[in-house]
Amino acid sequence: MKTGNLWDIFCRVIDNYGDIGVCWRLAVGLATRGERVRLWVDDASALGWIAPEGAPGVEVRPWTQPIQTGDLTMGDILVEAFGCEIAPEFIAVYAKQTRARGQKSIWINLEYLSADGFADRSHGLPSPVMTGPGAGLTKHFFYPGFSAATGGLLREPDLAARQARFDRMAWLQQLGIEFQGGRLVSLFCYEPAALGELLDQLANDPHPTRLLVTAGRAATAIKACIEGKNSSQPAWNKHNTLSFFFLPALTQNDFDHLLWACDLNFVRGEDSLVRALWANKPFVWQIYPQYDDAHHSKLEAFLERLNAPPSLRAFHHVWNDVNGLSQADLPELALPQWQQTVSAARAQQLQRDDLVTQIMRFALKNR
Ligand code: TRH
Repeated sequence: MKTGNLWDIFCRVIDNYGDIGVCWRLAVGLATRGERVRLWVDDASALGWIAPEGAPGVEVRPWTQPIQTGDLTMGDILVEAFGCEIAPEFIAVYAKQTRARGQKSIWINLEYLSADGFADRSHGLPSPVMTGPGAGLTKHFFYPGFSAATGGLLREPDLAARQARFDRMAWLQQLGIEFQGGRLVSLFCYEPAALGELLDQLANDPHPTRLLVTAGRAATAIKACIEGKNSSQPAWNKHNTLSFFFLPALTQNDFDHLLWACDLNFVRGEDSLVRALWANKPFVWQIYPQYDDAHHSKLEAFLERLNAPPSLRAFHHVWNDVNGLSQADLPELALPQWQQTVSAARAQQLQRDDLVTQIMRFALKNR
């Protein structure tokens, strides 16, 4: 297959930022390797702060209803992110044009990241399309993941170099974050029931903590929590051992900087989990909750892959409200031990090919 292929990536934003965050990283990753990308998205608003300057080689197109195919020349590879169901009118034109060019279609179904065994078993499987405008074509499942049997994790080739150049104090200063030593902790979460317990723990710790709170749901949750505490137990943080900084919405690059700057990171969803691993700092993950608690087994699978010690597992169980554990059971932070765990897991993952390398190879193989 020639290089400089044109990829059409389809993304539907359900809620939060994970879907568009991952699709953007994939698009940029492909473009930096010489591919061309059209990213079709139904709501591009988050890109306004995730990547305000865009990226060379990536064209963001609105996913309208119906989609404007007009005199569009179809690309070489279709990516359907997270089962978003590519517009049928687009598939019809793609099927027609690839046939006319005597080309084989490449239609990749990019799935959510999971450490579960089903990702190993399902990665790469074909799924013949039986009905609709794509009948006769074959989709292939592509599972990101942590094992050698999966499609790997998103990781830019220049990540290590960027990390080595990072100047923590200059970055904090640039964001106007006052910092006189002590512990820096970032918070990117949904609404964990144990949030109040965490604040108590940090406020009662002899070491001062500065909590850097991300914009959106985490900030709303923290503000409500502080307000509640101030009225029910006014002395809860009387020495101001715990202080807060409310961050603006950061670019994806600055989100990395945040994780690199902190001594402990609370992350959520899937993309920030991977970034936390690359940051090589202790982290606590809030998994995206599913209505039937299916996320609990996914969390266990991840903790297993991480080879997490009992203290880290216990903290995750309370933070994710697993098995109805009481918030009062929030264990103590054990940062030196968690650091060893993260460093070992990161070193292991660095041995594997990154997701963009793998998806390009995958496309070539299925040509
Ligand atoms: O926002 P999320 O909770 O995304 C979720 C999950 O991915 C979930 O699985 C999915 O089903 C749901 O969305 C629809 O967390 P995640 O995955 O970490 O994505 C956040 C993205 O936002 C990530 O790319 C980092 C980026 N980000 C910034 O660029 N700047 C910021 O200031 C913040 C807080 C995040």
